Amino acid sequence: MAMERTYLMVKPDAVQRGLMGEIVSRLERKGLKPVAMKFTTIPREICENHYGEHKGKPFYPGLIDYITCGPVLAMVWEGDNAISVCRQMMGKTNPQEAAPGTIRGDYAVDMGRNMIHGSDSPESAAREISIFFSPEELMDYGRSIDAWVYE
Ligand code: D4T
Repeated sequence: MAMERTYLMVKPDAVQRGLMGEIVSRLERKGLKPVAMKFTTIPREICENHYGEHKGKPFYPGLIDYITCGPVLAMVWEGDNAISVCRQMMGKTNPQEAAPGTIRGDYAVDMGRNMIHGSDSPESAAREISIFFSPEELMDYGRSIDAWVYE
C-alpha cells in the first residue's frame, strides 16, 4: 500500500453554496481519513505562494481574487494513493469536462468556480500541507474501521 496525505481545499464558491458537508461526506464515505481541517480566509500572499506556478497566466489575477474572496475549508486527507484517488473524485479542472459522479462533474459548470482544489503530486502535497498547517495540527490516530476499508 502507498499511504499518502493530500491537501484538499473546499473553495469559496462551494462554501457559499452550502456544499462543504457534501464534499466532506463524499471523502468520508470513500473511506479516506481526515487528518486536519481549518475554516479560514486565505491571505493574498499565501494564496500567491500556493498558486505560484500560475503567476503571469491570464487567469491568475481572477484566480487569486476568487480564492481569497471568502472562507475556504482547508483540509488534509490520508489514504492509499490518496492524491490520485482524490483527483479522480474531483474530476477534471474544467467542470464542463468533468465526468458525472465527480464533485466538479456533479456540482459545477465554470472553470473559475470549480469548487475544490487537490494536490496533484506527492511534492505539491508536501508543499501545500506545509503552507496551510503546522506539524502539530496534523492528527495521528488510528481508526478501527480501517480494517474494513483495507484488506
Ligand atoms: P486547482 O489547483 O484549483 O485544484 O485546480 P487544478 O489543479 O485542477 O488545475 P490547475 O492547477 O491547472 O489550475 C488552477 C486553477 O486555475 C483555474 N484555471 C485554470 C482557470 O481559471 N483557467 C485556466 O485556463 C486554467 C488552466 C482553475 C483552477
